[in-house]
Amino acid sequence: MTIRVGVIGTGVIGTDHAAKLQHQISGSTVSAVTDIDRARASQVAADLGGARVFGDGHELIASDEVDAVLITSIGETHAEFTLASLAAGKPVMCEKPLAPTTPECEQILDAEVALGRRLVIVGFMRRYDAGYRQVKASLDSGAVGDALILHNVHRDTGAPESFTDPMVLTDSMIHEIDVTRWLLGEEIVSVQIIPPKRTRHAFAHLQDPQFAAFHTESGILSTAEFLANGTYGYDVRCELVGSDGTASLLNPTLANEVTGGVARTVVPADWRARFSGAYAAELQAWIGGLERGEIVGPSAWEGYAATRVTELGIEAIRSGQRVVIDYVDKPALYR
Ligand code: NAD
Ligand code: ISE
Repeated sequence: MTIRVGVIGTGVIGTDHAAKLQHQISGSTVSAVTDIDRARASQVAADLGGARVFGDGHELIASDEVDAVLITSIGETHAEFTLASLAAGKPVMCEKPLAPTTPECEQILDAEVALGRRLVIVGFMRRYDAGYRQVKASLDSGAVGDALILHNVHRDTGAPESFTDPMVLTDSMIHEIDVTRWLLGEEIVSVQIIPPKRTRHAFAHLQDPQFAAFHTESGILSTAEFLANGTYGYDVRCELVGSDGTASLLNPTLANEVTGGVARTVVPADWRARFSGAYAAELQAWIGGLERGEIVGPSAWEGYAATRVTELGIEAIRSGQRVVIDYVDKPALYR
């Protein structure tokens, strides 16, 4: 059985995911695409070898030619298309964030609970990265003892001028928030934002770098340093400090160059190169699950919980205070 996927939003990651679904993932084909930039959607459809181009996301979701929906449009559109997919009874993978605000996420939780079965997964792909999985395995096996501190670093090579302080949380640090929750297996209960000195490459309107401190239920401290205009190469790090040892990501190298008596390590240029394997693994897990009639991937609850932390993180930027985080009750569907 081949799962026919419809892709809403053919920007950078939509194009990347669509190519993987069409050429690399076993069991899927891309049958439909749409984007408010119709020319871009048509180009992607042609590159894929003839996917159908729809006028908007709702027409695509309703189509008989679409078995499952992939939402890779901008964050503000995610709730609308996720809710429409649930109303149509179709499985949907929504890129992060599930939605930028918790009222929207709660609407999605309510709709899925009313349906009585899970259909939504969220694109938290770091859970599929081999390095992060190894760090988690070190913790789960007991090798490093009790988790005490998680240090996270996330340096982008450049952001568009439209990037804002709230987006540092909703678009970028949301990965560290999800890693913290997933790796440690605990909810985050507080957030504090401690802005460092700005880089000379920062936009006038953006606090760059930004720094956050999260505490989990049992008191583990998770820190996140984020740099939007890093300029020197994509750099993601994670070190778990335990009572009996540490476990860290090794920054994957693309090549090791030796010239003139000097060895140079070539690092990934951006997230596409760094997490290519993780994107493929998350898409394969999703499609493989659908083939078996299962929904495999981070749930709408995981999407809600991460957005709750980003929302109160934005409040913490404004107040400069440590903000305590509360959540709605977790529905039985997600326990
Ligand atoms: P992008 O700007 O390159 O692409 C977004 C696309 O959505 C654009 O082509 C835009 O025209 C389209 N769009 C906007 N409104 C639409 C609508 N109503 N209907 C259909 N299309 C619409 O952005 P991107 O970098 O590809 O990011 C897209 C989403 O994926 C964001 O939510 C982002 O946070 C997420 N993302 C996730 C990762 C990851 O590592 N998991 C990486 C990059 C982006
Ligand atoms: C982007 O949207 C992503 O999700 C990338 O993984 C992240 O590194 C980047 O900061 C975001 O803007």
